[in-house]
Amino acid sequence: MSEAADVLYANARVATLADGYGIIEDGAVAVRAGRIAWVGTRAEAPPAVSTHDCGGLWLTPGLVDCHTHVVYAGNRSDEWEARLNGATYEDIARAGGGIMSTVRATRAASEDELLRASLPRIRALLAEGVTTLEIKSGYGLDLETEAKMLRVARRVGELLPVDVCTTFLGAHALPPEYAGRADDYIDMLCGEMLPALAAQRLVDAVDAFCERIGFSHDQTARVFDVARRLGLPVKLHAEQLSDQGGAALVARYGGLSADHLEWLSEEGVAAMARAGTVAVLLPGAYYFLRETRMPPLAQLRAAGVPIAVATDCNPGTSPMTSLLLAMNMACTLWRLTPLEALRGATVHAARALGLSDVGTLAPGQRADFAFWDIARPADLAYAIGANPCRGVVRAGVWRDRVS
Ligand code: DI6
Ligand code: FE
Repeated sequence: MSEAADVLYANARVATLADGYGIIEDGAVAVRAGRIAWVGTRAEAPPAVSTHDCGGLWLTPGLVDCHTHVVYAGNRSDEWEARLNGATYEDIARAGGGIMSTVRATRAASEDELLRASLPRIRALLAEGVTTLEIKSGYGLDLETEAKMLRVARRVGELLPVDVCTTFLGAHALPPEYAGRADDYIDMLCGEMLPALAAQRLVDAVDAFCERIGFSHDQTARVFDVARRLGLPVKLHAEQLSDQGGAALVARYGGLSADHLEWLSEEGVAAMARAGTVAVLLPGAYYFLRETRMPPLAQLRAAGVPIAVATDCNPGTSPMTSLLLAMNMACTLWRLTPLEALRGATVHAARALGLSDVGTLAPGQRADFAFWDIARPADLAYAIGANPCRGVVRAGVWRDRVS
């Protein structure tokens, strides 16, 4: 290193996650101009303008939540309570509930109200060391409201110390105005909505819900064709409730990720491995829906598919604002190892967003890291309901725990 670093974070126990946990006892990280300049043992540390004593805390890459629907208005605990009192999902849907109740509330909210409703959830994620966050649209289902959701997502990244990646999920559900005319809705989405939102630079990636109760394989392919023409990467809610061949479809488009995957087939696994598509596992939805079919972990491992873990934070199937809890659930419910869970919320989650400069601690990476009061890295997935995060450095700037 030719010039002195800006800050040396010293006296830390470092898990770089560059290879396995990548543990460096008595470690230090040097930061210059918002990037990591150097990582190693304190004894070999380069000169720095100032030194921050980490007091022996553990230091990991900032966490990456790569699948959320965290921007929405309203609340669906009433439906959840009704279901626990015996109502069926169909009763609720017939009464205008389910996704449509969130669509109505999100359409009715002003942009400021939508932001205000979403911030507490996002603050909760950030308080646990999240420094990169994906946010999907998909509760607007018309141009105006999808744009409003994506603008709110962009504003979150300006207001809070977090990098936000936006995802357009217009093909999430069929809006009531298009009842019985799903192909017409997809025509409008492909011809008007997605091109307009892309022109406003509101879209970093494109997603769809490929499912019997969502959109078909062919309708999803039409959305992906437009994304490709616009130069936008794709990802997919695939094989959550049934096998629709969605993972192979998104892999064919060189997709960043296929998400959920409880019903993933062997052909799907092979297609993902060939394309380098990340498997994003969402144990919160599996838990909340009391699902029993597990994603095919052994096959994913054997094929070398990178595995990520995310919250899927949404009001219907995963009202969860804790990525650490998602990691715990992935281990307890599906037998991920604590190392897989941590790599799933850092390195592999970054890859699922197409980001190569976050998710590990290495020279040249963004200086995004979190400090933890833990005995060893496995504690991040082990503890339930604890928050051992003691602070975050994001883009080289220290912040205390967000609360
Ligand atoms: N899969 C899900 O589990 C959520 N969306 C999706 O595509 C459900 C979203 C909701 O119920 O609000
Ligand atoms: Fe989702």
